[in-house]
Amino acid sequence: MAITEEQLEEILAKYPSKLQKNRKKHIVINNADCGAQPIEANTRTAPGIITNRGCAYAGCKGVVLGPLKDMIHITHGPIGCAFYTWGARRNKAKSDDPTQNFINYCVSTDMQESDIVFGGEKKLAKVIDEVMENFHPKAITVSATCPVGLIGDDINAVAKAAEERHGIPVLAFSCEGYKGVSQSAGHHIANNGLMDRVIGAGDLEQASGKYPINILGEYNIGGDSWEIERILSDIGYQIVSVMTGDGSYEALKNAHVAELNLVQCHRSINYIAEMLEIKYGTPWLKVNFIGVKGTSDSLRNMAQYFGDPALIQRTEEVIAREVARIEPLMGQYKKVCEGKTAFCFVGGSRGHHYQGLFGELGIDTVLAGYEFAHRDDYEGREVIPDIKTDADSKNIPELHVEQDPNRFKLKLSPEKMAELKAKIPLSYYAGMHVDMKEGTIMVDDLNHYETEEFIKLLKPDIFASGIKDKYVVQKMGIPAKQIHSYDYSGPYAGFNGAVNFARDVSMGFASPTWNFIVPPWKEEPLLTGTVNEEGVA
Ligand code: CFM
Repeated sequence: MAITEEQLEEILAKYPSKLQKNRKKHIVINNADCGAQPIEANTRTAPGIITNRGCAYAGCKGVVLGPLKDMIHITHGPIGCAFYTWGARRNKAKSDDPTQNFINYCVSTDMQESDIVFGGEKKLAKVIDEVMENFHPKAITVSATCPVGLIGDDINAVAKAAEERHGIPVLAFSCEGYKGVSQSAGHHIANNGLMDRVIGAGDLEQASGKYPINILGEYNIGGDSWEIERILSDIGYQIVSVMTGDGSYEALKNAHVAELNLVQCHRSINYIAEMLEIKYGTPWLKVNFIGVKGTSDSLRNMAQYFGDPALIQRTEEVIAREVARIEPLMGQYKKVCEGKTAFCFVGGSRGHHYQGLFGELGIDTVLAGYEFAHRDDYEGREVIPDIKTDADSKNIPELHVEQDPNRFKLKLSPEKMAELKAKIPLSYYAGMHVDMKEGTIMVDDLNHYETEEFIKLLKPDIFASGIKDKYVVQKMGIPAKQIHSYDYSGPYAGFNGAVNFARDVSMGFASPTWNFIVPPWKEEPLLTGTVNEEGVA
């Protein structure tokens, strides 16, 4: 079901006129006749709007750094910031050395009023000492929260002194929550820190196995990267590091030896992908391991990059085997899903990635968007030169990287690179819009008012989003599937993940619950009573 410009105007008409104009720029009805359709993104949410966005600290500590299992990640700030980046994202990790897997810990300086008044640097130094005494990690990160920046604690100086005291890297991240307009700023800050201090710090000059790759922007939510690794190892790839799902400081140090970098989540990690190409000459390939087609296409593109006939053949064998195995299962769920419609609104990648998997189940995505992505995630990387920098984006320092004099190696000749670029998404991401049908709608930073209005208008059969809007949607009688944390399920990536997703979505549709969601007072009065002859109840 499509939406018309008039219907859109009606929804926006409830806003004050300035806000109307603002929000209109963030909403696009896909129309091939219009040519390029610019969308505004990565700008401040209007105050008072109920947005689903997070903060820079969440993007830095919660998203990019947190999954690195052999480091202790210290939150310098009040306890709530630490608590809400502790485990709810379901980024899993396991380790051969359980003494070096700290994924279940939540370490914070727990700033109190007196720390805010008198400064928290001493407390931070003490926490680092305690961490060293109790855990002996290989490295530590310190992430700043809003008050740290406001009171001016110098976390860099504290980290530097701690490095000298303890002889291990202590990385400070100035990712105060208010920096930038969303968690996207925090991704960039974390990318810079990892590139500057961790990647390339190892001694390896060459990978030990065949077809060495890094997987960037894969965070092992609900076990996704374990499923991806299962497939890639079966084909014969050596996975040097995963950034950062079930990842480790130890592996990241030697990420420079890979021959190819895969980029799953472009939004959160394209900075490292680009810097690795400049510094070490390693190209990056956009992949999408969500959905059977997404996974198969990505595997084929990887095989083409290496160009080895044996690898190409093995890739086809694995795809054929896996598809034959899961097809009957998918077919069974497809019967339940066919003909349904979805809203797909997630942070910065999944709003696009899950559309393919929905499509494979016969579900049409009628509305999609990202909380905090940039224009290139909607329109493709070709718009990057046109993106205006504003005060908020200038706030995030760019890390200057150069060719490594010893380790830079062109992995492909310029001719081969040009030839491959014409066939596979090397150093390129086309954005969400190319996959969206005519008349569907893209909404950037969808808010709660618009969520309700678009649901009333388009009546989707399922809403794919997160915890912040899930219950509102369910109370409207629509099944909601969390695509951030996968509720309690997963993995959803790769071949097995596609089956899990199909099962969970089908369960959502098949559940009789939705028929019961009518407020009781609509059907019968909650209080009953009688009036007797004397007028006393
Ligand atoms: Fe990348 Fe992510 Fe996403 Fe993201 Fe996130 Fe996430 Fe996400 Mo939630 S890194 S942009 S900051 S794919 S936590 S694992 S699900 S909003 S769409």
